[in-house]
Amino acid sequence: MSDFSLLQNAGELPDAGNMRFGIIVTEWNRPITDALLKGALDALKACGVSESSISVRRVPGSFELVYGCSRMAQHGYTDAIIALGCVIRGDTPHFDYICSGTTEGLVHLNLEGKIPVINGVLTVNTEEQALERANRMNKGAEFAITAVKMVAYAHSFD
Ligand code: DLZ
Repeated sequence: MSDFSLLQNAGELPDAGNMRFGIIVTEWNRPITDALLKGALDALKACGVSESSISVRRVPGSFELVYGCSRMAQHGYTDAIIALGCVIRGDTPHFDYICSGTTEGLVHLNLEGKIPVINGVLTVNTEEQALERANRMNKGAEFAITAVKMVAYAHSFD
């Protein structure tokens, strides 16, 4: 097992060998979302998830994550979905609209209760902040571990 001791949520990890995950990742801010994706994939594999049980799909921007997750949830193949994106504050109010629209959409999907949808969208002021979170803080792994724990939680009601 890899060392996740620096992460906020590592704790005791359930065996994820029988779990299937979807990851939807944005093309916007790709250097950052690629790093998040790598962290998430490495963490899922370290938790025992096989490559064939992980489905990765791309959408243009964070705003499209909601539709991307919704379609994947309908498909029924995965036990949880991890939405990976990065919104960087600019000079216009667009940042606030994208952040609130995306967050509300992901909340809505979780309230539907079909499967857990993990909010892996970084909302930052600068690209430096984003790179710090995606690389040194390994937020992608943190999001993946959250997904593993939520699937175990969901299965506890089966
Ligand atoms: C338009 C836009 C802007 C300005 N900034 C970002 C961003 O920082 N991160 C991101 O993921 N997407 C951004 N987008 C694109 C929107 O998410 C979306 O793709 C468009 O508004 C079209 O729906």
